[in-house]
Amino acid sequence: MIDQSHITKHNEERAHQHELRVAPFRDNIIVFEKLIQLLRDFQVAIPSWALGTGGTRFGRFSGKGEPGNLEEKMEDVALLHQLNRSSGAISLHIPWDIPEDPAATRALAERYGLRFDAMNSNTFQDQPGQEHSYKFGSLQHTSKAIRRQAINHNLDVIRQGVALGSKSLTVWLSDGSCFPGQLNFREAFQRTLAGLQEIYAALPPDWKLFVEYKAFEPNFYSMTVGDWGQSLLFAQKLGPQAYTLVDLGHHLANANIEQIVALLLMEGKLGGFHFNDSKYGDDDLTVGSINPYQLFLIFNELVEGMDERGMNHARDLGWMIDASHNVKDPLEDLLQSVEAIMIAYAQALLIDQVALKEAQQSNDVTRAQEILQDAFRTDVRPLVAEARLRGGGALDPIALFRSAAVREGKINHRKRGVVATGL
Ligand SMILES: [Mn+2]
Repeated sequence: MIDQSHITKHNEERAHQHELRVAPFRDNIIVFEKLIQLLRDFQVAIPSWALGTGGTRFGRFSGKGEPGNLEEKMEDVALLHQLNRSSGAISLHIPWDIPEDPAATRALAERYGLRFDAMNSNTFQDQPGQEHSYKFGSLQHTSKAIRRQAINHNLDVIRQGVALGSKSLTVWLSDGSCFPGQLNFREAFQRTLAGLQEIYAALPPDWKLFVEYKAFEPNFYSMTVGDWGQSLLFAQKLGPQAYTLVDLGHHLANANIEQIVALLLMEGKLGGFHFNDSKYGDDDLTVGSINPYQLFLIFNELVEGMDERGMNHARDLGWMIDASHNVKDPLEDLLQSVEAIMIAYAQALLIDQVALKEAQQSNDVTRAQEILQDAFRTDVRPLVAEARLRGGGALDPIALFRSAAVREGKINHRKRGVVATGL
């Protein structure tokens, strides 16, 4: 962790410049204070697998000072949260991060001011010592024994989550087929549904089940939960505790994700988000690095749709990053991702929704675009920085991460040659 006096000094050096930049937003102090509070409340969960340097199927170039166990991963998330005050949750992946002593893990999280967001199960890889293989799928599998193994794994993940105080389970299945004729689509769906029903029945009453979809990869002909329609179908058949989870990188090129979000929200079936960015497929690039306008348009639908339903922006959906980066320091990358999310959220909050509705009513297309782009082209970084400052975070997290030589410190005190578990 960084000594708090470092952060204070860092902020003092930048205080004057920051005040000049944030001053114009203070014109309407009531609106300003409301915006700052919404930004302060908004927390984005960090996935435990994003703290090491990710790889591709061609290779992996591990960084130095990677976390070697769950405790070190939590230490990294705590550091992010200390810098930006918006990363107060961690999302665990089982079996990459099995807590050996859940009570101790939970106590450590409390000390760091972190909570456990959604638990993630894994039936897309075979683990050492595992009885049956998932080569031909898990919940969709033609073998009852393999389906049983996959269901039991999910039940186990729920139990582990309960011990940590988590409130949701994300199920992403790699199930599908690579070649025409390999799979009976209807039967694969029905077997998957039966498995999900058993998992759903084991949920504690205050838990949510997120059904995550993905258009392709690792299967390249069909995916059994391949798009939002299929996910919604599962969620509707499962019941009120089941929701669709949208991962921004899991669509076919040019999909209108903002429209998907709007309709899922309308149906009360949007459960949560996996943020990342992409150019070609499931690239898992830094949020906002390729298409920040799309992110803003998605947040427009989120804010408008949540307000329409009287939802709490911070609490009523699950917000999480899902990324895996090859060439950046993972902590710098995550700081950039969280910042991009906060910026898109802040810009969406600035949209004049009344004027936009009027423009839509009167088919004033030009005006509608002007209203959206007025908000998008506003530099809201001072607002996001002010929210961080009020929470005790750093005005410029990446600058402080570098000047305090955080990574160098981790390289010195962590075991050499460690490769963090993850993708
Ligand atoms: Mn995901």
